[in-house]
Amino acid sequence: MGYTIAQKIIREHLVSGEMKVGEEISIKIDQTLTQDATGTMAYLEFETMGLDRVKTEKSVAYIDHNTLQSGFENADDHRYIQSVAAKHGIYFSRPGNGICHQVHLERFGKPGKTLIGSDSHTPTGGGIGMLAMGAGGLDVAVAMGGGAYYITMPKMYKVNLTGKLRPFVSAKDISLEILRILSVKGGVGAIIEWGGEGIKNLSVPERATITNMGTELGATTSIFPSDEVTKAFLEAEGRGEDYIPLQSDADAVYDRIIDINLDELKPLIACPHSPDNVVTVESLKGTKVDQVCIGSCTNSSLLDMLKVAALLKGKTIKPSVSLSISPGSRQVLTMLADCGALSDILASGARLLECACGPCIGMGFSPNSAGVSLRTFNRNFEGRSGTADAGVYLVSPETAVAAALTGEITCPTLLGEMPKVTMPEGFKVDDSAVLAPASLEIAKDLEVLRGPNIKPFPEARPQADNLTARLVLKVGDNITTDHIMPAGAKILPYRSNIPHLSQFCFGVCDKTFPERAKALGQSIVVGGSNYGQGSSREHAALVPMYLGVRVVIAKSFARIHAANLINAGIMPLTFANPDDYDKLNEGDSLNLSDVFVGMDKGKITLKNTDTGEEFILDCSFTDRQKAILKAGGLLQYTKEN
Ligand code: MIC
Ligand code: SF4
Repeated sequence: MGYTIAQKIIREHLVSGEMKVGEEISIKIDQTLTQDATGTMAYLEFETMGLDRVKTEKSVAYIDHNTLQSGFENADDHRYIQSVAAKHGIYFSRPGNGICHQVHLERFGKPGKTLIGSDSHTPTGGGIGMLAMGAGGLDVAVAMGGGAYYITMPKMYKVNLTGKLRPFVSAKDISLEILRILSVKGGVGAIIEWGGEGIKNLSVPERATITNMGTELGATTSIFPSDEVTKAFLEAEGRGEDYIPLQSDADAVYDRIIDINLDELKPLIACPHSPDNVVTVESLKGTKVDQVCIGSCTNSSLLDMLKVAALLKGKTIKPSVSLSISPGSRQVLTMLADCGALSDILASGARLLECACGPCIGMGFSPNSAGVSLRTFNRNFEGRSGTADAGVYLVSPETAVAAALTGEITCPTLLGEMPKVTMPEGFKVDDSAVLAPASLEIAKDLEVLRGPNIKPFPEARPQADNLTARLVLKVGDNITTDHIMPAGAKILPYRSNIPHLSQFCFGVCDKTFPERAKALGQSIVVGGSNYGQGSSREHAALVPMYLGVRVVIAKSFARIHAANLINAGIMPLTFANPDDYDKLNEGDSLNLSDVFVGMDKGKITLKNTDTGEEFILDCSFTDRQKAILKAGGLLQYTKEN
């Protein structure tokens, strides 16, 4: 039996376990990346391991999320990350150099290598044939220290593309189509390989749009073959030597095969508040639009920006619309400026933002009250834009421009003829904003610069064999980490200050949660299916842990969040019978008994001590995970081992 692309990379990196679906495996990690919103915590964790240098082939620290400096906090964190990177052998991408995933694709990604990043959109690297996965900061810290990365061996899905995209239909529409087909939980436990003759017309940045948004499917990662297109991209980046060909074997076996005919694809749009709420753009035509944002790690490549510039050229956006453009990297911005396309964008009335995440994470540019915002981004979760009652829609750059020009949702095919956009043969390479780490000799004496906003890491409690606690909060299906630990310009600066962050925990669901949880001392949260989808932020586990949450019981969990909960010493358990979800209520007093024996058996008994009713909860912890939970989290476990 042949191998899929992902299986080949896993096979080459396997450290422990058997490559059988559902089994725990661990793999060697070649590269890591961090961004600043999760990075400060990841490097604090790395420091506690007491190692001098990272042990990876390449580790890069990016500053791209917390770039609004409305107080000392973000600037202090940037300085901390810069100094810790120099000391420990990590490359540092300066603020303004671009969004981690875009820059990593341009400058560092290599086909056939493994990459984990403390950001859920790390699978962007799959566009270049890497096995790239999002992870919690602590897992990234362990990988930097040379430790293996543990995952459950995923199923393999294949998406076959046939035909060719028509004008005004682009890679983003392919992402939205697969979300329409599979939903935000459809990729859980799977790696999605893209293939078929339709991929030969997709450039690396277009492939990266697709692997980027595979995160919204809940997939472990997504991957394209490394082929002539990949080779041409690497050569254009002056990195031809990084190319290796990589494809699946003809007799590779997939758990599911999905076909998409590109000839038939139409411009699509995801409606509030979920990326899988997908309809055709046509069906919403005429909806008034207040704001349009073009950028983010999904759609900020040079190709995207050149298309946008060509469509805006000589035209003026509607006065009722505010349009922002954030190029994905300094390379993209410089090349736009050099060829004059930037002037076309500015002349249309657009506002140019920094090469950073910006509005995608609510770091500025929040929409007006009840505003309708069309964004080329990947997430439209409630409240994420920074305006609680805004309605965010996800679209392609083409559809975004059509809305900016007409002031309403408009099918881009109505814009006339699609201007021909050609990519330059070579990219302008300038790595001067990536600072190499100090040599070992110099690093010894370097001081790590810490600001007053960095507060000590909260200590997790070891899981007990018997636990009685109240059900503090019950939430529904598809709860995102943006619900659990909101981001945005006002909260993000406190990512290294868990006590301060804790005031905002579950703010989108119930503003009284932090106070109630704290008063209880220890508590249990109940959720529906796909609990913890979305971002990789370990803060969505660390903050509940700080507030005393000991156990989360849900119908099912998203992969990275379940790992983050265990790393934080919180036990994720699932209902053996999903209908039992309906029988639990906020305020119930719940008892978990014989937890340690239950962990071994995979079944733990939960008793409602008010009513006497009993429920069976499932778990499938590996020996390592049991040990982590008993130790009180991964940090403690790592120290002890
Ligand atoms: C996101 O898109 O939600 C983020 C912000 O990039 C997160 C990371 C974070 O919360 O810092 C992610 O995707 O992991
Ligand atoms: Fe940044 Fe948005 Fe991409 Fe997250 S999804 S890395 S916030 S651009």
